[in-house]
Amino acid sequence: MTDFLIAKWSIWYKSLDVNHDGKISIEDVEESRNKFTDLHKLVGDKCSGVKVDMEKWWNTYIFPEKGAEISEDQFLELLGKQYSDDKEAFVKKMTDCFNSIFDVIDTNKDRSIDLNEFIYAFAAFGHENEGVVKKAFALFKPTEDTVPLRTVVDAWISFVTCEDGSKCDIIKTAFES
Ligand SMILES: [Ca+2]
Ligand SMILES: [Ca+2]
Repeated sequence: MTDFLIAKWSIWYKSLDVNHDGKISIEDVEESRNKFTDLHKLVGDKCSGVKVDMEKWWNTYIFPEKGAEISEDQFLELLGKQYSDDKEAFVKKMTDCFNSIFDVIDTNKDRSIDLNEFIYAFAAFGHENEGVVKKAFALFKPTEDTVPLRTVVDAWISFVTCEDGSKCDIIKTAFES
């Protein structure tokens, strides 16, 4: 795998460290799902359903085992191993990973991501500079402040699986802007 891909995984790791304490742990899960449900003003069953779905996502795709803290080195090593062992299976896993988190992020279930959903999702993951997030959203060339869900999901899949540094990477660009 290329340095380009590893650099992107490192950006991904940092983006998941919601409370910015240098490690990914259960605290990041708590903070992200609380922020997300607060911002969307979710209550009752809808709120608890989203919280369950979000925790399940972290446990399935991010933690090596349920709720187990993971350092950046461990995270990069784990992804590197999965990628080297079976690239096809890795792409499949990452496809499932982003399909499932964006099913949650698309709160109104219209299969597109509007500016508010985008801003709330980034805020929930600890990225609260709205100016920067709006600029990132513009990279998707939205129509009436809306981008098809597929476009956003595909950009994330490419971000974590594409090792070709000659290709423009929207998510990488967004995090570096
Ligand atoms: Ca953290
Ligand atoms: Ca939506």
